[in-house]
Amino acid sequence: MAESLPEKYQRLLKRVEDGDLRALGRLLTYLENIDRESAILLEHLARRAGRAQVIGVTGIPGAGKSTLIGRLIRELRSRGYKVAVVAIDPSSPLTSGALMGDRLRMQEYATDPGVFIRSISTRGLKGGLSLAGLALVEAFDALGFDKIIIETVGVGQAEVDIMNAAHTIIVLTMPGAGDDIQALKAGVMEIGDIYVINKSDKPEASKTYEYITFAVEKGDIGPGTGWIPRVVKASAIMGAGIKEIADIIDEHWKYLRSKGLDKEKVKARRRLLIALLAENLLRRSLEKSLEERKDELEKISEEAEDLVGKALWLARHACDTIRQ
Ligand SMILES: Nc1nc2c(ncn2[C@@H]2O[C@H](COP(=O)(O)OP(=O)(O)O)[C@@H](O)[C@H]2O)c(=O)[nH]1
Ligand SMILES: [Mg+2]
Repeated sequence: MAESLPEKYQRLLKRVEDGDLRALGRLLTYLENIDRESAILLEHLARRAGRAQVIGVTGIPGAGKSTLIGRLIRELRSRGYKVAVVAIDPSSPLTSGALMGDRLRMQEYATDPGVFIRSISTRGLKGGLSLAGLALVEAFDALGFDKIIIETVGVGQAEVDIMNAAHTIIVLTMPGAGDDIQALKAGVMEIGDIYVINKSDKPEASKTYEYITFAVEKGDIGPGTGWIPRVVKASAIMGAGIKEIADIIDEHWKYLRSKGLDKEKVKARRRLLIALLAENLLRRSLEKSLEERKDELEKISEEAEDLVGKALWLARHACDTIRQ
């Protein structure tokens, strides 16, 4: 039994569909801080989603992810695709530069409704990073973006969760950084569909290229879906290798679709979305109950007796709140 979409969201959605980018920004903010009400908006959007290719770009900080994505946006755009980017920043002061970079790049596309870039960070998200990231993917997909690129360093549970929603994983490495298989064992680095040796304008690039190619041939790294990972030399800064990467992105998408693996991925991402949403709604109800019952809890919390009974009583109250 689907709930109907509250009128304020209907109005907002109409503006988004008319190409109002500020309205789109507002809609995404509702989803990032998801609650009981905006979850209905998410459901509404998710029902229209399931067509986009989600592309995860991962690699250590400084590998050149943002620079490469900037180039890829232009290339994919020239092929007629609408492109959205979700950049996940691990909330460190070091990454504020990257955030600023995103804003600058955004200006380049400020008037192009076919490109939208959104940064989210661990800080200040009521619903948590995984849920926010997955909600953004559903939203961009529903709104007709063909390619959704996720930028993340790919370590930590939330980032791995979000990368697991990607159809195509691009692992970015640079000369000197990937000459040790251990370097590729962090997070999602070992399950790449495409390995890019970025900064190939540097002399040591061939060695890294050979190293990664060898690891792929031996089967040490790769997605394990029957797709043999591709290894590409690129220089994001010079714009070299970008067309080849875009070609492989298209090729991988065709491959996934021919095997029905694109739909499998959407199913898996929805399963995770539902679980995270349930957890989130329950936690919110619990917080509400705690607040409402603050006085009672104050009185009883000194006694350690029947802790479990009291916790269950609170949990039951939270469940009742959710049902309302
Ligand atoms: N030499 C060289 N430098 C690059 C290349 N791509 C990116 N960089 C530089 O590497 C630094 C980190 O790039 P950035 O895209 O922010 O990396 P991210 O942290 O992975 O997003 C910046 O100073 C870029 O200008 C490249 O192909 N060659
Ligand atoms: Mg970056």
